[in-house]
Amino acid sequence: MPVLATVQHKHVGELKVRMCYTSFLPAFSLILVALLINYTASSQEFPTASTEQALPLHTFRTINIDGDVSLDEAQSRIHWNPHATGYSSLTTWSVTFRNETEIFLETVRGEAGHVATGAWWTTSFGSEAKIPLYTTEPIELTATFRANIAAINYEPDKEWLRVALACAVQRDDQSVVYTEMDIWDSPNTLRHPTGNIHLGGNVVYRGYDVVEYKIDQAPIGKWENYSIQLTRAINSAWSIRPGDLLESVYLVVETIGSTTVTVKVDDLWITRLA
Ligand SMILES: [Ca+2]
Repeated sequence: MPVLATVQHKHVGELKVRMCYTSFLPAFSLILVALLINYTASSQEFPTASTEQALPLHTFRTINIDGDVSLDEAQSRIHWNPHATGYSSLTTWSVTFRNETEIFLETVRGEAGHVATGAWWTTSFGSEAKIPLYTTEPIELTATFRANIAAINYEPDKEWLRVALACAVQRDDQSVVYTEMDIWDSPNTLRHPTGNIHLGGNVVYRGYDVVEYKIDQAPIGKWENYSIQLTRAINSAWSIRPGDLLESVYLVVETIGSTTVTVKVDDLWITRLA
């Protein structure tokens, strides 16, 4: 027990020195000094040793597959689950996978919808299961990715155009809520009355199942890197509660009106601190 021995020698040595200078003190003071020195030595040495032994090993674990689009086009299409919702055949959209994911969208006036691609528990999460967000141990999920908004055009009016990283959480009543982190918004999007951007806040929109935060207004034609604390964003939007399950994390382009958009994405990795 080398540490303990050092503590004891230090204790005796300090006590002798203190006794030389404090010989005039009443006996009860000497006892007090001895107790204090003993307490100091104990509190300095013992917790140090036990803290080193008790430190938990934090490791980051990646929970999704093919975030770097390194698989072939057909495999990446399975893992990235590209799809569109809301558009008619008048709208053109595509998502391609050639070492990076590229979303193309050309919409017409009067149409509203979105194109999404990313990680779903069905094909992209390594566990092939939804991720519990409320556990006895603290859970921290981070999404990192890089994106390049190569082109983005819209007809200014009552347009609604945004590019975001979004995630879906299933609650214990089977309802699904969405938390979105916008990296680009058209001007009308930022004027939504449920948001607080005009007050200097970071909420773009707050609807019945969506909370949307502003995290960037990305430059056009330039790769930008992002790192998002997913669990913190979800908790801020919805207050994580027992039964909450993460079911997807994806890039989305949402539109109302006439738009043309090209967005490239790569290195979408979702990591879990456990
Ligand atoms: Ca890549």
